[in-house]
Amino acid sequence: MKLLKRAPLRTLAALALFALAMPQTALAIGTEAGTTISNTASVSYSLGAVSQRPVESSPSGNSVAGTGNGTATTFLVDNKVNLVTAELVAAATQAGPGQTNTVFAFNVSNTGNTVQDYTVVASNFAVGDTVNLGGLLTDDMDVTITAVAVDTSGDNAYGAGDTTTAGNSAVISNLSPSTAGTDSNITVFVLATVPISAVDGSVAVVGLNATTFDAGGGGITSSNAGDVWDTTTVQVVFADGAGSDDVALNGDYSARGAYVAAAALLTVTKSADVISDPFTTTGNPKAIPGAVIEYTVEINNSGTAAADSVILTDVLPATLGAPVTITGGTSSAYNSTTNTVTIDFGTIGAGAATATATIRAVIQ
Ligand SMILES: [Ca+2]
Ligand SMILES: [Ca+2]
Ligand SMILES: [Ca+2]
Repeated sequence: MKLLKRAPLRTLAALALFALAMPQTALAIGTEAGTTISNTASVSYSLGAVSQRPVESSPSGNSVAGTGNGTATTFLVDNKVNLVTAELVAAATQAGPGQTNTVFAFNVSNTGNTVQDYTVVASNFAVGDTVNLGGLLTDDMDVTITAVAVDTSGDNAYGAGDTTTAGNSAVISNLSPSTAGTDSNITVFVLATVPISAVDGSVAVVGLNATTFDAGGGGITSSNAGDVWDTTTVQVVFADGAGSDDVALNGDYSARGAYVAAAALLTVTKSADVISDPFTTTGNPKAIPGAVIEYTVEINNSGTAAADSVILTDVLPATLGAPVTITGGTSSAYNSTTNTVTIDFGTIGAGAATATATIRAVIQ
């Protein structure tokens, strides 16, 4: 009777804590689908004090006594379909306006118990849709999705060794669960072009949905939820959760990502001042013929990206002569045929950097 004594409460509490602390993967993967579970029971008994031969079990009932006369009761482990799609890194991809092949990386994990194929479809979300990537981002531009690539090189970086499919979908082939001893997850890259009209900070929300297919190029995996259990067939049970844009228990899992435009934001300000006129000798010169005018052009970059190859072009009107002086920039030139001043500023850095030039000319 002592053995049947109830376990102390603190022991039960400890067991409960242990159960909670079990890693999720241990619960998620489990025995591989198709595994045969086979077992025979054996009954021993006596007549009076004389021990008799045991009777082993069989599925249909065995009454032939003796070891080896039973038949095992067997069944196949069914297919628990489970997957997770997530951002590889929970941060938006920064890209300049007009940039092509801009990559947002997702990760698709097979958390079920059998090898599966997956079809992944990338989508461009509408203005106003949101994603939380370390902070809420709201869509206000559309990117053009040009290709989806599977990281067949296995380095979690997009490159020539990966399998790139033009368009907005791709196939992941034969992704094993961890029980099979190989990869249980793979990275998928969405490649997109950011519109040239994007302004600094513009957000494009994109998504990736993975749908479970039968391994080896088979059809879409369908659930056997409504079917009677068949011990000789591997049947399918959907165990997946609800991702960003799919419901639970449907064999799909989706996640959202985002591109954020990192652009230069140039403000160009041009002012004019009269430096001198031929008749005013006591200050306050005026813009009369023969007066020297000075234009000041200020270029301010308040964007988050540096502006490269910045060139100021100023066609001086015929009412102004050739420039008297030009300042600013790394180099400048004057074309007398077109009366055009060009000033090369090279790069103007991000974050409120300012470059200034001046051009002096005489009013004709
Ligand atoms: Ca959009
Ligand atoms: Ca790669
Ligand atoms: Ca789902």
